[in-house]
Amino acid sequence: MIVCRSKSGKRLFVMGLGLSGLATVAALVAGGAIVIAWDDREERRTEAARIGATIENPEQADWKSIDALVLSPGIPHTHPAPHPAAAYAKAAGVAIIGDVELLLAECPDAKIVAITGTNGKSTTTALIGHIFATAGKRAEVGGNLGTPVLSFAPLGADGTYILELSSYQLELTPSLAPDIAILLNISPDHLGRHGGLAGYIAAKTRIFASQGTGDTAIIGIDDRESFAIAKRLDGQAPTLIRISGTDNRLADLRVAGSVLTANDEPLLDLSGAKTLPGTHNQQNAAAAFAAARAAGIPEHAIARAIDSFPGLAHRQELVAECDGIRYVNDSKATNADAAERALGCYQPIYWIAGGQAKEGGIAPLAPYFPRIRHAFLIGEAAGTFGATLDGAVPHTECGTLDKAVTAAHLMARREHLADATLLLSPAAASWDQFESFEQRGDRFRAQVLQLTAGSCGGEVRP
Ligand code: UMA
Repeated sequence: MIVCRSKSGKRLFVMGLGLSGLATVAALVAGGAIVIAWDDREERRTEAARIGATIENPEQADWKSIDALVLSPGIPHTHPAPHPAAAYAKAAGVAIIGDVELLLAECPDAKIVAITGTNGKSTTTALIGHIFATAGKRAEVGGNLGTPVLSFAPLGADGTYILELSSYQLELTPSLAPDIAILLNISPDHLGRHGGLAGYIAAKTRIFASQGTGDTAIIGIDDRESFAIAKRLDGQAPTLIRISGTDNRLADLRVAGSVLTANDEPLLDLSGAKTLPGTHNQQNAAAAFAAARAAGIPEHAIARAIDSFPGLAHRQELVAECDGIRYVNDSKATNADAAERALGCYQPIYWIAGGQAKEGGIAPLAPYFPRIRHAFLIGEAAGTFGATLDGAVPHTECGTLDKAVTAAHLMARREHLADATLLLSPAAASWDQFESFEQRGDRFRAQVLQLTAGSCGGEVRP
């Protein structure tokens, strides 16, 4: 755990006591700060009090006496309207920061690799962490990925923090100046929180704002907004590396076919990286390669680590390969946009979809319908998804995930088609039948392992 020694004797207000908020209270208390905290949920307040915070509603706090407000990243401070704690802090001239800002103050010598982007940042962060671990380099991996940064071990100049940063966190980290910064891509997201696309882009580009000579800026140029940002950064202080998941000749690192290539020199065949399918993952691999190389890791060590990356749970997670059928858990795909990426990677597909539908349903996925051999529909969305598929894709309304997995498994085994994939990529939220997408994916994985254990014997699993 980080101990916030530099805040000894200071008064800090911690608003929002989720994972990162509670880790913040612990790190500040350990460093000798006076911590005032609030969460709308009583059990969170009780937990914060237990670890040493004074509980006070922001409406009643004496804001003039507070040195800084540490805001949970999901709580708004500008758009659509500032949370009362943020409004009081602003009125009293109190700085509003996040937990990453506190980390930077305590461990100023550690190297920082920061990763942002609308999609792929968790995979890229985990992949860079895996490359560092494989190369024997000291590093801590987390941030938006899940591990709160203040629960990291303290690191000095020989260590690296590998941080997935959301647009929310970037806004709350004014001192951020990463040695290596990555922007993977930009598509409209969290627009309500940033007052529109321009605000979202402004938050994302903060990752490069304080970089200087000797630092590295890595930008995916496969979308218009990121391409424009790369153009603006060209010629400025950090070394700029443009990357592409396709054969884009304007990129310094691109993927020709499946081969990661720099200046026509082939570096690495990504077809061996089974856990990184699709052009979006090729771009993630290119970003990770560029970052690891900039951090001084030899190319052959990076290549080996990319090949052995175990992948992230619930994101096109290869659960089993059995009797020529691939079983893929993509439970994180809670909307059509996310499911599109997985559907573009496989053919023929036995597709399990449904849950609580998002606006637009699965109509935008029509170009991928020819890849789908049969759809197995679950949850509230089964009827509407079925209506969209009518006449284009044969489908069965299965009701529950358990029934869908069994039906898809039996059909795939019976038909025995070459290169078949049984894919859970629901294009819908899980909340109608599960607590979370993680629980949905865990259930899928457990059932697949059970089904294939019986029928597949000793066949190799990933
Ligand atoms: N709360 C209030 N009042 C409010 C709003 C919230 O009291 O008006 C309280 C809630 O009751 C809750 C707390 O504030 O107890 C916030 O909990 P949280 O789950 O939002 O925060 P953490 O558990 O600290 O999780 C945060 C990140 N969450 C968000 O940015 C929304 C996690 O990213 C991150 O993994 C974690 O810190 C560790 O660093 C999650 C996320 O959804 C994965 N990120 C967004 C995304 O990826 O799109 C940005």
